[in-house]
Amino acid sequence: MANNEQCKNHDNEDWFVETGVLNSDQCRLTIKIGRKLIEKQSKYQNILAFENEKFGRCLVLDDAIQCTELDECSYQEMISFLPLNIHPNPERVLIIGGGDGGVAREVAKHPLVKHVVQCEIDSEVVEISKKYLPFMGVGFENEKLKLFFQDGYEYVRNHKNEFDVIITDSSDPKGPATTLYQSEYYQALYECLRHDGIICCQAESYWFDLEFIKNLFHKVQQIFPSLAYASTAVASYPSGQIGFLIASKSKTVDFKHAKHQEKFQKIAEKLRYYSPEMHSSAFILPMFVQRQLDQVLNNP
Ligand code: SPM
Repeated sequence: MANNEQCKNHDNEDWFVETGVLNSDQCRLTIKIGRKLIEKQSKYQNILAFENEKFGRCLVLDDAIQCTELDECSYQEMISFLPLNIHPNPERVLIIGGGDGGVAREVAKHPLVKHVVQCEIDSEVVEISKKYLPFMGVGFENEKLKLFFQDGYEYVRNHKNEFDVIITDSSDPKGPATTLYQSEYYQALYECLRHDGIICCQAESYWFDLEFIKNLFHKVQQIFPSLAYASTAVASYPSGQIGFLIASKSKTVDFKHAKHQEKFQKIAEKLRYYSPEMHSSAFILPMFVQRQLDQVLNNP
């Protein structure tokens, strides 16, 4: 055993074992470490990058897989284009977290986006991504982007009425990301948004974390008049599924139908996962999930 999340099998091969999730008694994911690229402890977290034959290059923060070359598109494209194609005119976008660069890469592609500000707490994740994960690190090269190394909550608290869309691309609610799941943070997001602004936040898996998601819905509906959960499939996450909490300042928002289709068509061939059809289908949830979320929404 090298440490908690790395172990050897009977053939003496190194394997990564995910333990850094919310319900680590149930959730497990194992990926063979073909070649370790780097492992280091930053001021905020443990950062590991390695290669696997099937998944390609992988990024792990504090024992939890963040992204792999194989399937990162399903997360980065959906967390970006769902809110950007719900908002009527998403010119100014704020990304909180997202240190690998994948969300910045996607957001900057959108034809209506003019300015992107990103606030990431850990500069070492950015440096590692640029060096070892250039398919995502390339996101930091876009001239629409201004990058700050700062605590996301602090940034949001100090900026009022500035953004059309705010994306919170955080790791799980442990360690440096904990504050990004608290009521005070959602209140600050509300105030940081312009008229009709929209937030889209990493919101865990309905298979393992439904109580957590219900609790999040309960908090956010005290602040935003409209909210929904959208789902995507990520093969390298322990349940293979993750979702996003999307909330709008507008009372009459149509979450399910993608706007801007004509302009968006120009970038469609650069995408691997998102389409207007995937957009609509993300809001169709299994009955047991929909019932439970409706129950929260109907009892504010
Ligand atoms: N830019 C991609 C970063 C990914 N951020 C989300 C990572 C979530 C990892 N854990 C998923 C397990 C669900 N409990």
